[in-house]
Amino acid sequence: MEINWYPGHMARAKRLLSDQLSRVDVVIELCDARLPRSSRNPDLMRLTEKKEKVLLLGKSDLADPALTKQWTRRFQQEGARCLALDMNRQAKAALALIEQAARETVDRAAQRGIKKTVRAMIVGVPNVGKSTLINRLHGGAVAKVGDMPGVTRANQWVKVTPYLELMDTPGLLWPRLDDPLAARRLAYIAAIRDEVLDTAQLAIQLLTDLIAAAPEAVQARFKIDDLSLRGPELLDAVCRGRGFLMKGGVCDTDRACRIVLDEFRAGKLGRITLEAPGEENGNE
Ligand SMILES: Nc1nc2c(ncn2[C@@H]2O[C@H](COP(=O)(O)OP(=O)(O)O)[C@@H](O)[C@H]2O)c(=O)[nH]1
Ligand SMILES: [Mg+2]
Repeated sequence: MEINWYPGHMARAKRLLSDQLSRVDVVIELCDARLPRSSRNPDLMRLTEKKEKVLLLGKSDLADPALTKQWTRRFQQEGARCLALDMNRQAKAALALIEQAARETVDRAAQRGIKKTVRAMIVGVPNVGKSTLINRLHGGAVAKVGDMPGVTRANQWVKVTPYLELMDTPGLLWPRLDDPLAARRLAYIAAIRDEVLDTAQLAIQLLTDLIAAAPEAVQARFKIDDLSLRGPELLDAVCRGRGFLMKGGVCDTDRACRIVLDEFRAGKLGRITLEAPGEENGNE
């Protein structure tokens, strides 16, 4: 499993991905609609220069619909074939875009009298929904789905339509650890494992970012009355608000941390997107 992204892991992931990419006609890049900038990886652009591409913004059911519209428009203006979707309900909508991306390859082969089967693969950072997309396109369970990043098997091809085959192992893209803001946001959506981070610090930062992005939702969900609080006091406020108190009225901050992260990830605060196109450095 690619977990900590030590240099060795990173080099192995890069080699594996270039090898996988060399065997496909179409690359389906999947990012998270709540983080359309940070959950992409600029390295992919370089690795896929000569490929036909599709860009999908997954988990759109968890993202702010207005911002999702802005992001898809922005990517389309940049020339991307782009679509935002809730993978559990709308995955098949991606087929039309994949077909578009493959058309030229298919037509060129047809001119030479060949009926071409297009091969595609899905790439993305951990936890964006790659396995879910494979399973939904295929119509049955193929790829392992779970919250843990990584899991690689021998490559096989899954027939999705009579002319389209999908690599059954998604391409694992390394998260952007060079950019601290992006890395932090990737941790919010569990694209980087909690174990390698200071959970309390992460929960405090998430709360702070959520107060900026959706103050009413934070107030309603975590029962924090004073939104000017910062640092560890935010966690104490969650403990008091939600009644996470131990013997003697001591705050159970571990529980508050878990709840803050889990409930944001599950969309319990409503549909929140943490970055907008245009603000290049996010909301800091
Ligand atoms: N709400 C929501 N959850 C999704 C969506 N796509 C995937 N998930 C969930 O996200 C988690 C990670 O998905 P998975 O396919 O394993 O991601 P992978 O690591 O990229 O292969 C799982 O719990 C999925 O059920 C989506 O569009 N909306
Ligand atoms: Mg997976």
